Amino acid sequence: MAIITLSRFLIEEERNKQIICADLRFLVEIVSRACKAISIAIGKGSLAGVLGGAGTDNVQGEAQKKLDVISNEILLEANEWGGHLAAMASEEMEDPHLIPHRYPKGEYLLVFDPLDGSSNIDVNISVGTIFSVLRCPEGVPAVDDKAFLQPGTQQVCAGFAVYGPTTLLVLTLGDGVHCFTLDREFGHFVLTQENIRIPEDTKEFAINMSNARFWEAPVKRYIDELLAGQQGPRGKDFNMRWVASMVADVFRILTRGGIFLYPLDGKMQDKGGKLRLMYEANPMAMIVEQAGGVASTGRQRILDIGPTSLHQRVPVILGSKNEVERVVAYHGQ
Ligand code: AHM
Ligand code: MG
Repeated sequence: MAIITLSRFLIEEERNKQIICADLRFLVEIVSRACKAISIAIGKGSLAGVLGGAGTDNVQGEAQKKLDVISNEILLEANEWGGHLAAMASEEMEDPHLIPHRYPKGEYLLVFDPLDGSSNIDVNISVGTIFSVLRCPEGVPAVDDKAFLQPGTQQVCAGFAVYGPTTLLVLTLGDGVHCFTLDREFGHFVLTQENIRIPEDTKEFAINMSNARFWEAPVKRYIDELLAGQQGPRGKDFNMRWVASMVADVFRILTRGGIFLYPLDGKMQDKGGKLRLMYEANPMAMIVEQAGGVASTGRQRILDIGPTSLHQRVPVILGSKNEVERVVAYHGQ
C-alpha cells in the first residue's frame, strides 16, 4: 500500500475535496515541522540540558519548564516568516505575538499550547503540543486579543502532537480526524489512522481523583456511580486512567473510547476551571466532535462558548458520546 505522507494527504485534501487552500496547507506543514523539532528536543532530554525549570513564570503564574520556553520559541520562529499568519497566541505569552513588519501577513490566527502536560517532562511521560487555527476577522487594522475571541465553531483546523513512545500528529480540517506517525528515519509524518471514530460507550474514565472533595454534585454522583461498578446503578465495572497530559488522555480516548473530565471544582471556582479554552478545550473539542464524541462543560457545548479572554479557563468533559451525555444530563437535574 502506498505510503501517504502528511504533505501528500494535505495536497489531496486540497485537490480532491477543496476543503483547504494552499495557505492552510502550508500552515499545517509548518506546524508539523515545528512539532518535529520539539520532538527532537524532548528526545535528547538531559543530554541536551533541556529538562528542569526555566526559572520563570508564565502568564498564568505557573512555573515554566525549559522545554515550555523552547517549544514556544520553536513554534513562533517556524510560523513567523511564511506569510500565512496574521498573529499567534500561546499559553506561554500574555499577549498575542504579531508577525514582524519585515514579513508578509496572512489571513489565519494560530493559537497553541506549546507543551501540554509539562509537569510530566522530567519524569519521561508523554507530553504534546495542541493547536487551533482561526481566521483573522476582516478589516482588523491591528491584531489584538479581540481578534482571537471567536467561538470554537469557527476553528478551521485543530490538532495535537503527542511526544510518546512514538511521535504522533492528530489532525482535523473539519472533515474527520486523522492520525500521522513520525517516521524518524525519513523525517516525515505518515498517515496511520484515517477517520478515527470514538466508540459511543466505554468502561474507562479519566479524572484527577485527588480533587474529588472539591467537585460539584453532578460530577461526584457520576464518578461515585462508576466506582460502584457491577453492584452499582451502572451494572458494570469501570477502569480508571489519568496520565495528567491531556494529549495522551485524549489520544487514548480516540483509540479505544473513554471519558475525560477536568470539571469545575471548589478550589478553582473563581478561575472558571483548570484547562484553557482557546488552546486546550476548543481544539480538543473540535477533534472529539469530528470523531463522533461529545465535548461539554457540563452545562454548555464547549465549541459554542463565546470567549471573553485569551487565557480563559473552562470545565472540560469530553469523549464517548453516551457517557458525556450522561454527565451533562446530571448537570441539568
Ligand atoms: P499544562 O498545559 O500546564 O501542562 O496543564 C494542562 C494539563 C493537562 O494536560 C492535564 O490534563 C492536566 O493539566 C493535569 O492536571 P493535574 O496535574 O491537576 O492532574
Ligand atoms: Mg496544556
